[in-house]
Amino acid sequence: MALRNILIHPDPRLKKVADPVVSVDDDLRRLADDMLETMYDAPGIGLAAPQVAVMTRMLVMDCEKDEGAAPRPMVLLNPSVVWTSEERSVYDEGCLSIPEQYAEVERPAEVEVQWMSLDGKTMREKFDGLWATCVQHEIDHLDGKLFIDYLKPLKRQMITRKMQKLKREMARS
Ligand code: K1U
Ligand code: ZN
Repeated sequence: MALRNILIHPDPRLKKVADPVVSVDDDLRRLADDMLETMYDAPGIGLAAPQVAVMTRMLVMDCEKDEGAAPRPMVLLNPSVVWTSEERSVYDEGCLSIPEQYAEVERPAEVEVQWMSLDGKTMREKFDGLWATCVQHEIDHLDGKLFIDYLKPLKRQMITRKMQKLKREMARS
């Protein structure tokens, strides 16, 4: 397993629609392991393949953050939202590609998602709470969408400028 480099916004790869997974091979299984290791190391509760510069429809997540609870690492291939609740919830979202910036985003409170597992099975599950927020945030990454795209243009521009400055500083050191 290896840590992968996480792309920082703005980056054109974070704005692209990722390609569907057509088959599961050793490279894809290695990518899933690396993404989980990278997510736990960050630390984060989710990560989508485009964030590590791989334009494939794969995401990993583990929102089980209760002290003492067993980890629940999940790997979702070609995920799609098949149902959303009328009820909506607001969460102060962050993003590993937009470090140290948080903003409230409103999304459906519950979603049902279908995906393919690493062993090729079709899976379907309802998510609520932080799991629902996270899976929608990660599926957005697969469609080239960031949480800041839900914000007013001025706030989005302010965050983007901060990230441009951060990237210039990172390039110098
Ligand atoms: O996709 C990403 O960039 C990961 C992101 C996922 C996410 C966070 C909050 C709402 C929706 C989606 C993160 O994991 S940011 C880091 C974070 O939220 C966190 C880190 C450590 C402990 C708990 C949360
Ligand atoms: Zn993100």
